[in-house]
Amino acid sequence: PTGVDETQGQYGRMRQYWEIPRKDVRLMDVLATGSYCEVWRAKMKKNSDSKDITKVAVKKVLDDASEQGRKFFLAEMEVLKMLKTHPSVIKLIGCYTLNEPWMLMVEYAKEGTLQKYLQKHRPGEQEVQINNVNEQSVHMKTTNNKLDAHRLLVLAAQVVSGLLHLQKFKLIYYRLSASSVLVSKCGICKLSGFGFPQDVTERNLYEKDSYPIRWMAPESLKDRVFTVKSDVWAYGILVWEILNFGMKPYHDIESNDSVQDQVLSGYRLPQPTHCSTEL
Ligand code: ACK
Repeated sequence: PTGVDETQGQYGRMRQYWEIPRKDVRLMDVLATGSYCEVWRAKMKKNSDSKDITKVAVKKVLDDASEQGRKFFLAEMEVLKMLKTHPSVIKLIGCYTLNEPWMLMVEYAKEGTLQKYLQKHRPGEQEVQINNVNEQSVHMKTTNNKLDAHRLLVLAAQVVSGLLHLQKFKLIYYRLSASSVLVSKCGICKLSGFGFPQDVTERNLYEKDSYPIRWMAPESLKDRVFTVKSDVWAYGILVWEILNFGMKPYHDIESNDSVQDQVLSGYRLPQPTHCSTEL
């Protein structure tokens, strides 16, 4: 139970009860398929008696999802229920767990992942020059919806405010990157993807070889230990992704194994040419 949230109509007023009638949700098309669930774009009645419809994203458990996958789905649902509403964290609208397949309804982030958003709004090369963090001396003025220096810093700040919110709940994000952040229609960053139990050993067993190597701090690479501090490291990598308009970190190093070796021997991401030393 997360108390009262007056912003969500019928479903908002009794947040102890998150279940939404299945008939109120219409799945439209698949946005993505993961190992244990699909993400759908969907339409949902704002409440059972009204004709008002809202767009949502639905995470639906696959029929053949493993026990572990189901556990992760429930873990994400519990985390989202617990987190109070925050503008930089994806909002839970409701869930359907009375019958299978289980579903989780969250706010729809029209722009998709931050990585995709950054790539889409990348300005032309001659327009990019972030010389200084002071607003007067930022040299990156763009037109046509392209991202300018001020906007990039705002995106970075929005992610931080989401992370500070998570910290209040003692949550480690663990998988922070530009592709785990979503962007709303109004261009606001929303942290999403909380489908990992906080128990690191269990998570690691499941993850096997799919560690987020390029976002991992040296101590995590060495001992597979994740803390709030390693989240801060990942945040640094994410800021690099923002400043480089969604470029892959260490893009010139082909394999993750080599990235791991190089970071452990002291190699660090280079300062973007258009970015001031201060920043
Ligand atoms: O960049 P995308 O189209 O937007 O591809 C990813 C994909 O699913 C895997 O995360 C999309 N996605 C996930 N959650 C949402 C959401 N709440 N709103 C909109 N798109 C979403 C995401």
